Amino acid sequence: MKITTDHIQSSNKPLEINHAREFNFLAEKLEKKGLDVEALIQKLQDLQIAIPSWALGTGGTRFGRFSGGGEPSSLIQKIQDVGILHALNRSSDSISLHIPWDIPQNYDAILQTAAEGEIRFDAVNSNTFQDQADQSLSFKFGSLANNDKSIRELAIAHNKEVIQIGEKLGSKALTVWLADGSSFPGQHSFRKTLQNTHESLHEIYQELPNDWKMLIEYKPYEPYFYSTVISDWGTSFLLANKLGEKAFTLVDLGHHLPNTNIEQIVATLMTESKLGGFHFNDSKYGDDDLTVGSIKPYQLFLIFNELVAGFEETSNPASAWMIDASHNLKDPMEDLLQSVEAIKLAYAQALIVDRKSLAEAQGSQDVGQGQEILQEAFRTDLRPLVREAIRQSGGAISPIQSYRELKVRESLIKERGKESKASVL
Ligand code: PSV
Ligand code: MN
Repeated sequence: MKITTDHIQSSNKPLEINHAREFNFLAEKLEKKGLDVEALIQKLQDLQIAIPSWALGTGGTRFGRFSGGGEPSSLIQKIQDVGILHALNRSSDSISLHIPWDIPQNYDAILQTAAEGEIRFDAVNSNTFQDQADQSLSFKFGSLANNDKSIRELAIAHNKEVIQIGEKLGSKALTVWLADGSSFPGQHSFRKTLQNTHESLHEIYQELPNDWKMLIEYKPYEPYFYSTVISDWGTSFLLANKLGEKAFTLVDLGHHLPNTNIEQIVATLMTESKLGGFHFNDSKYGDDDLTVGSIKPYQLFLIFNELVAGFEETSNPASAWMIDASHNLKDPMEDLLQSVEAIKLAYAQALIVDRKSLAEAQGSQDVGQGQEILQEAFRTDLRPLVREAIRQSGGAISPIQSYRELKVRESLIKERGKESKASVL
């Protein structure tokens, strides 16, 4: 299925009058506050969020998986699905591949499909948290951190291969999420595994093209339950600093213990210009991979508040934005549309924060006023602004409504079959 301009126009038609009324009302309000609405729209249009190749099918838990049908069973189909999302919201212009879950076979066909959907290739992700079918040595007790040199070499070679694949696709970053850790005290030496990890990453870093970044993700627990080698932002930051200027920390929102102040981590990393990327999702208990903004929208806003301020006031380079969620109840495509909308909304709220007054309130220790300023932005309903930004980019006023009206899932089931399952999930 391909979404055409006609599809978008016809599904926008019944919404146009009401949307215009809501947008004009909001635009007047924002302008009265001295905000430049056109500039806000431009910024919102510029924010593009990558879709991971593994989020297009129904996810599962360790207890089961309930597939919804019409899932993309090949990389080409996954790229086509991202093309559908991008046609609807004009905000997801790239796909992030996990290797070897999605090893490109026919590069010409893949690049052509991507070009047809106006899709680029975002960061490529290596995977040393599983053994592949024909693998000579096992990663069961670790990969880049393993005490066995030959196992480390295998993991290093895999990461180098991922870079080579990414180069053929036009990717500009390698994301390393290292699952290595231990499940029991005494299982391994903390110092040794950290040193091994640094040495392994250093070897991979040597292979990184000059215009690439290495994004180092951290996570406190899971799949191991006692310790993880790169467990927190501090360890990731330490490694990124040691490796060099092309290495950065990547923040995945679900990779924090409950109630961690993620916005403060963001601010700290940006102060040191070491924030390289984001994996968006939401969580109640752990790495729940829920729809962005579905549980803690105020936290999401506070994070964006730091991001906006950080990009204005520090020399932190542009970051890679990606959704890293899993959907076992909702249609994955609808879930992704909801996540992108939540991200844009939080960004819009952060953009309208009165930063001058906030700095004044902070300078005069006016605690109450600081809170007022942030909550004024958070409580302003900016949905019409986000919708207008998407509409002006040629997208749907309500991407989800259009997705449903255009019967996208039904068409995909017709094309691919009820039993079609996303590869590797
Ligand atoms: C690990 O939980 C993670 O967040 C990493 O980014 C992986 O690449 C991704 O999820 C998929 O397992
Ligand atoms: Mn992640």
